[in-house]
Amino acid sequence: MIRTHSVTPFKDQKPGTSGLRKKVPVFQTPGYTEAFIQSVFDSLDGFRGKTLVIGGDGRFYNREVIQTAIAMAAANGFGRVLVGQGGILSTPAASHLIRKSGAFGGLILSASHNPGGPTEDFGIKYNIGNGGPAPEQITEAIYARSQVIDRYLIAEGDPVNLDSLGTFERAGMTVEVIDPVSDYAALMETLFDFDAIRDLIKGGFRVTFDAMHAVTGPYATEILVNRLGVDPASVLNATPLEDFGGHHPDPNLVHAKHLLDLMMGPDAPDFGAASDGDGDRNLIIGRGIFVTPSDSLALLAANAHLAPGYKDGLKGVARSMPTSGAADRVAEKLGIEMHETPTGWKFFGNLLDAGRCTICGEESAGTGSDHVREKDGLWAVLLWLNILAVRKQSVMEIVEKHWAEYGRTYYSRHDYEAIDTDKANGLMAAIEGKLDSLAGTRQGALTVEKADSFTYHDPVDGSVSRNQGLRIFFEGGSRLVFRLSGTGTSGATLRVYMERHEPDPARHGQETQAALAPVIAAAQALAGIREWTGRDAPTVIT
Ligand code: VG1
Ligand code: CO
Repeated sequence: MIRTHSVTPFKDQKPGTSGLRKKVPVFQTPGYTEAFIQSVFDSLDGFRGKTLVIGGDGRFYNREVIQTAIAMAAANGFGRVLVGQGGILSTPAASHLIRKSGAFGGLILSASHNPGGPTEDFGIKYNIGNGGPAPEQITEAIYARSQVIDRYLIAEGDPVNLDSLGTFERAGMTVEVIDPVSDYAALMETLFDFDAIRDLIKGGFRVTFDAMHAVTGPYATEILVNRLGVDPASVLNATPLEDFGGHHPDPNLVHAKHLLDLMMGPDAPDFGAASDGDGDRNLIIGRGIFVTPSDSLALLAANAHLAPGYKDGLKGVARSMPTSGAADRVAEKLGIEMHETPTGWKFFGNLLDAGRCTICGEESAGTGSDHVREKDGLWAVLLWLNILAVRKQSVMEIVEKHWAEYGRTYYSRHDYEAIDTDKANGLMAAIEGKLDSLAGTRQGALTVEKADSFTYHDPVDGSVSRNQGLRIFFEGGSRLVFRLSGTGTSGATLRVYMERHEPDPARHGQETQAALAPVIAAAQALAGIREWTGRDAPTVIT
C-alpha cells in the first residue's frame, strides 16, 4: 500500500561539499528525512523499474533511514534496491556496487569523519550512475525541490530484515541484501599484486591499521587479515560502533594521535594507516614519518605504475585546489595532464569519466583512482603496500628520495571549528574585499604576488563553479588559501591552508609548522583571524 503524506518544506536542506549533513535530532524531525529523500527522487528522471543502491557507515540512525529509503524507493517506482547487510556499505564499496550493478544511482548514508550518536551527526548523499557524488547541477536541483516540496510517497508494511543475505519483496519492489565486502575485495585483487604484499608481510613487515570503530573494520579484516596475512591484533578498533566508541572517526593527527604516537615510538611497526567513518579517507604514517596527504598523492602518482592495475601509466592527475602542488611536479615530469578542481570529490567525476585523469586526491586525506568514483581509504593503503613490496625500501626512504628528486612541499591546514557564522562570513568578506589590492603588499615577512577567488571551469561539460576559496600567492612560491567548510553541522569552520616549496635537500628536515612560520604569520596579518574569531589557536592542525 502506497501512502502520500503532505509535508511543508524545510528551509535548510542544501547539500554541502558532500551531501546533506545535520545533527541526528534534525533528521528525526517528523518528515525531515522523508522530505529530503523525496526531493532527491523528484529531481531525477527515468528511474522507474531501475536499481537503487543503499548503504551507510553504520552510525546511529543508519538502520532507520535505510528502512525509510527502501520504503520510499518502492513507493516511487524503483524496481530493485541493493542494500549492504546490516545496512553497511563503505562509500567506495557503494560507488563500486553502483557501477558494477548498472544501478541508476545510490543513497549513501554517512557524515563521514564527523562523530556519531543520538546527538551527533548524520548525513545523506545521492550518487549518480557513474558511482560518483551527484554533480552541482543535481544537488542544486535537489535543494530547489526541497524548498517547494509538499508531499512524499512511502510504502507501508514491515521493514526488511537487513541482517540476512537474500532477496526479499517490499511493496512490489525487489530488495537484495548483499555482502558489503566481497565485491569490493575482489576489485582490490584486480588492481594490486596480493602475492607480493603477502610475501612482504610474511617476511616480517609489520602493518597496523586503525578502523576507528567505523565502516572499514569488516573490509580491513577480510582484505588485510584474511587475504594478506596481517596479524588480526594489528587491525585496531575493527568492530563498527554506532557512536564510533565516542570518538571522531577522523584519521588525522589529532583524532588518530595514538597511531601517530605508536609510529613515532620505539616499537613502531613499518607501516601505519587509518580510515574514517565511511572508509573513503586514509592516513598514512611510516615508521618515524607522517606522510602528508598532499605528498601521498604525489608519491602514489609517481609510483602507481608499480601496481598491476596501473602498469600502463596514468592518463592524468587531479587534485583539489587547496591540495599542495607536490603532485603537479610529478605530472609535469611524467608529461601527463594535471587538473585543479574545487574541494569535494564530485568535481573529479567528469574528468575520470572522460579519461582525463587516473589518480585524484585532496589534502583532507582523500585519494582514489578511476576504479570507482569516490575517494577510497583502503585502496590507498593497498597501493602503498604494493609500492613498498616492489621497492623494498622503508616509507621514510621512499619519501625522502621523492623530496630529493622533486623538492619538499611543506604543507599544513589550520581549522578553526564551530566559530560564529557571521564572524566567519565577515572575515571572508573582508579578505575578498581587498583581494584586488593585495598584489605588491607585504604581509608579515612575505610579499603578495597575486590573489584571487578560485573559479573552476569544468573542461568536460563547460560548467563553471565560483567562490571556491580565496588564494594568495606570495613571491618565492608560497601559497595561502582561505575557505569555509561545507561539511560542518555547528556554526562555521574556517580552513586556512598553507604551503611552501623547498627545493634544497639540505633544508628538508625542518619541522612543518616552523618551516611554514612566515606563511602562518602572513595569514594572521592578512585576515586578522584572532580578532575575528576570538581564538588564539586553531582547533585542529593537520
Ligand atoms: C571536507 C574536506 C574535503 C572533502 C569533504 C568530504 O570538506 O575538506 O576535501 O571532500 O570534507 O569528505 P569541507 O567542505 O568541510 O572542507 V568526507 O570523507 O567528509 O565525505
Ligand atoms: Co569520509
